[in-house]
Amino acid sequence: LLPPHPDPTGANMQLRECLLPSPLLVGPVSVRLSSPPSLEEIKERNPLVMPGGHYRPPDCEPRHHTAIVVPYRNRQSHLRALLYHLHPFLQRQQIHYSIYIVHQSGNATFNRAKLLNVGVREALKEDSWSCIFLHDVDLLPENDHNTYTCHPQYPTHLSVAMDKFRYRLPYPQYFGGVSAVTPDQYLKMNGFPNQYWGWGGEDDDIATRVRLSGMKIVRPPVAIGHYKMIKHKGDQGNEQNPRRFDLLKRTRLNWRSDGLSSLTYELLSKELEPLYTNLSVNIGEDP
Ligand code: UD2
Ligand code: MN
Repeated sequence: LLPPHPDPTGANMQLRECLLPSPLLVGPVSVRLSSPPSLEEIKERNPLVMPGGHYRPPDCEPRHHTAIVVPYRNRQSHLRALLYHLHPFLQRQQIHYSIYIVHQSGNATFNRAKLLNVGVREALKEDSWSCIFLHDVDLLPENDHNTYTCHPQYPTHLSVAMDKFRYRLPYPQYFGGVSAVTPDQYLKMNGFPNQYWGWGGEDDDIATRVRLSGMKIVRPPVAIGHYKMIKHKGDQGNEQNPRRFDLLKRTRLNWRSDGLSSLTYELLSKELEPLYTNLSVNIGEDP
């Protein structure tokens, strides 16, 4: 034990906990969708963001530690729009956070849920995050009262009101877009399925896992969970998955064996870019 010593510079002074709610919140924000600025400009606008897209509020001790995981391939302009928008948004919430872009390398069929599993595992190797966000690259939150934090017991679905669904929940079990889990919740549901190659179904499988593992989905009020989705066509390499209906019939049988417990991949590189951590992964292909 070290004896107490005076600290004339104040360098070791403990910061006070951040206030709740954050005094920096502004509520509804208008979202700029077309021609997002360059990465260089976004970096200049966010001088406190550290390499890897890491941030910690400078004047108070954050109450929340959130990793943002984004499944990704070939969506450069969407990524710039997301970073432009999300960095200031999260800073206003006074959260300690990092942004992880999980890039599926190669041209095999896209697999969103498996990329999310990879992102969660890699993020938790770096830091003891209290909350992990699973975030489509093309969704921009429109109200900063929609806080990027977790419910202590249950997984959260955040994107409850999107412009493309006329700002309503499309169906009660809907879990697509932006969601969040604590590490405990994630373990409890054995993560996400690895078997959904191509577009669709994986979000419904995840919602079913939440229920089968004894949890439920919680949501922010519709007035707050507003998002804009950047308009886009279907991507090459992410065609509709014709097997999704068959797979969804078997979630109850498969969720304990397929998921975090069966996850394998090869991490090809991890780069600390100025505004995000880039994880390039080989996740294999549809057998
Ligand atoms: C819906 C869901 C999404 C997911 C998907 C079905 C909403 C708002 N979102 O999105 O969460 O369940 O249906 O799989 O309802 N991506 C790439 N590159 C690609 C393909 C996909 O980066 O080539 C990523 C990207 O983060 C994208 C996400 O995967 O936002 C979902 O793909 P999408 O945007 O094409 O699908 P969408 O809009 O129908
Ligand atoms: Mn989309």
